[in-house]
Amino acid sequence: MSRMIVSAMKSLLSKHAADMMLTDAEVDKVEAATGMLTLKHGELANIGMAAMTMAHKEKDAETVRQAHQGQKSECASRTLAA
Ligand SMILES: [Cu+2]
Repeated sequence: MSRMIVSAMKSLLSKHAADMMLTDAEVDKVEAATGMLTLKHGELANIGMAAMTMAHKEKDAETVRQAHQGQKSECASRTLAA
């Protein structure tokens, strides 16, 4: 299970303390050589991100090795307190 963390510094949407949101995601593409995972994820309203397919650099090599196309995952976004 991979979890992508999308952070937005000093989010315009939230002037409160840090908050976190989870949405369902699915692995669309795995690039083992570069550690890039492409995920289709649902809406992340707390950072104003619509549902989309996006690539991100996965830090954990084991997660990349185990990831495969079509795998169910989840995507977390958090806003950081100013
Ligand atoms: Cu996105």
